[in-house]
Amino acid sequence: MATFASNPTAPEDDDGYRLWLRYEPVTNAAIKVEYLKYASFIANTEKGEITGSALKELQTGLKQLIGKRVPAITTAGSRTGGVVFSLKPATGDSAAKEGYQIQPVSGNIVISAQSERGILYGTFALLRHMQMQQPLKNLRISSTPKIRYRMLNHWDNTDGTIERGYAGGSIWKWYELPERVDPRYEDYARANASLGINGTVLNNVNASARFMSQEYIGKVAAIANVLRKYGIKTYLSVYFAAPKTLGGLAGSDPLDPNVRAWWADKVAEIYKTIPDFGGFLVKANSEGEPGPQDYGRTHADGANMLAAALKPYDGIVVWRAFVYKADPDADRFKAAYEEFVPLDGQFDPKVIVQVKNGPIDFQPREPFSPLFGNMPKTPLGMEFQITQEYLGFAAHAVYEAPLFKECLESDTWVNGQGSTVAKVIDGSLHGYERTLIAGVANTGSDRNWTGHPLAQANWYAFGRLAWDHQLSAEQIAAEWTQLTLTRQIKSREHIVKMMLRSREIYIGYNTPLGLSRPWMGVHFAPEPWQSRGARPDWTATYYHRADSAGLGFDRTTSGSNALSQYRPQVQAQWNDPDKTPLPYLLWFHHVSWNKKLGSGRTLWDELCHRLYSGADSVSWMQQQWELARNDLDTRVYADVAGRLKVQRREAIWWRDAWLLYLQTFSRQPVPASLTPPDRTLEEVKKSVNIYLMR
Ligand code: GCV
Repeated sequence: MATFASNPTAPEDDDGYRLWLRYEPVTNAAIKVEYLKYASFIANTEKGEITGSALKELQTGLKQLIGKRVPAITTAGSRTGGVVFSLKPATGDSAAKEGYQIQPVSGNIVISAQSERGILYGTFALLRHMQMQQPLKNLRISSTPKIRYRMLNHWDNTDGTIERGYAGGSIWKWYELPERVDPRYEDYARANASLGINGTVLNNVNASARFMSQEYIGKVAAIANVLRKYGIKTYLSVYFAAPKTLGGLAGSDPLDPNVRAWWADKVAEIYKTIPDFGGFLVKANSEGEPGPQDYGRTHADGANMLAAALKPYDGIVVWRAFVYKADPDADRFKAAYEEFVPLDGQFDPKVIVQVKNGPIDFQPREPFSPLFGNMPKTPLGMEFQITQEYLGFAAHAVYEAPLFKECLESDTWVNGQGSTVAKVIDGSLHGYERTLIAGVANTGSDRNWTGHPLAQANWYAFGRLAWDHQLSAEQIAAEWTQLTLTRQIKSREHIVKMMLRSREIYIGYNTPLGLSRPWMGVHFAPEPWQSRGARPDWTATYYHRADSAGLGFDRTTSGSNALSQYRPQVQAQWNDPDKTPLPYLLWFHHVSWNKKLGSGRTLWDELCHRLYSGADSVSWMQQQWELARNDLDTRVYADVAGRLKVQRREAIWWRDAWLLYLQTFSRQPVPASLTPPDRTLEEVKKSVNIYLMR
């Protein structure tokens, strides 16, 4: 299929390709009559590529929504009954320039903005409104993004695989670029633009130097040519040692003039081919990747060297703070703070430091990273993971907006109460000029883009929150469900209810009470017993610290004291085991098995109850899905129903693995109200080993 605009799939046989841009015919007769009143023309005075995309999208959308091909004209003049694009002189800051207003004016619907991008975003907003069959009368939308750089990060490799990708291979076909440009790139751009995403890093942060070669720059340019039409800038992850491995220099020391000249030339070469190139994303001195520390230099030295090379251009450097050393006595929780906070104030203004939401690694629930708020002189960007590395791959339904919101709304207290993480990254707390939010993409070559049909909602939610972090998880779920799955209210309610509870259910059977599981291996199967690895913090036992006395990682003053990296008010929430909210308990405390918790149960009993209730609740999710069945496309229904069965089976697997393993320490029976697992620990281990076998 070329594009979903030119060849839409039939509604009764939806393969998920069209995502939330289905433009199903309007069924409300009165609404359709109203829409037709504004369908005499689309006036677009601009000749730009981006407004051209907006025009094309609106024509496609209206054709499908109301069955009319609406002609394009250049100026409305005194005509009424159409949609008018109105580009105004730019006055505001970069984010304001991307905002838009939509309102009825003198018999037309006017989309006004200060940039072509604004017109495009306004057009998608209007189409969203119409897909939801909302009236146009009294329509007044005014919206401005709160964050300037809203990006996807792809962890896609040159060989077509995706690190932590669960929806097929990469959509980027390096072997056939630049000559053949897959039409799918345009649909990818449309989907992102519909959410306001304005940047994409095409390749894995564990980067190949190949992307800096002339050959690959040409391939990247071919993709950039498509994305540009939708207001999306193209970025690349860089391999820090490229001057040596690709350029043949003796080393890649960021203070070496030859190395600096190599990067300056390389950047000039890139901009010659891709004039609006976005810049670089860098993973350095992390998990074996090269970096400035290989030459005794700091992260700031490395980032500033690239910033200097980018100086003549608009591009930026996004430098990741995901670092941790192989120190058996250290707490990985503290590593990023320890390395980065002392560098505050030393970064070039073109650098943004990109921080994962939590201090460890995209766990189902983490406390917010203590870096947020603690680098007031350095713009800090947010890195969320949309792909479900620790959230059940493409088999488990986990709606991530509550996870994103939980982090964004956390209070750092750095400038008193209300200093939320959201205010750090949107720049309002420390006045950053450059603000950024990035999501590690969950897209792949699967026909429906994300493998699990419900995982599309995570891409959608990331994009919507990147634009406006004040939207609620519920509002976004309701919107997505209506656009993507069904307009029927009752069924929508069942699905939204299920989505909103899905993360807590997953945590229940996967990492209850603040357990985490960033151990090595496939990140798929339960392996809480894994105690040997290349380094201590690549084992499971390092994190949960189960022993005969209890469970959990003591991060108070009697332990690693990681809590000291937070403000006193935050410490006060978490430093007393009797007051720590149960979802965070084992993140900060080693708790004895028989300790009575706030719930009235002992730790052991509470753990068992949560593991069981999590696994059992997957059946509740299945019921909700079943209740919506009649209003769902048959293919999508069956796909999700099948995946929910897998989820149910694997939820019990996780439950049994944790329970039987931890029981060897607690030495206590499963509470009488619960039916004990019908297998032994050895049997569970065997079933896991199958996934580790070659
Ligand atoms: C891209 C985790 C993942 C890695 C990933 C890394 C990172 O460790 O398991 O696959 O590498 O995070 O974010 O750099």
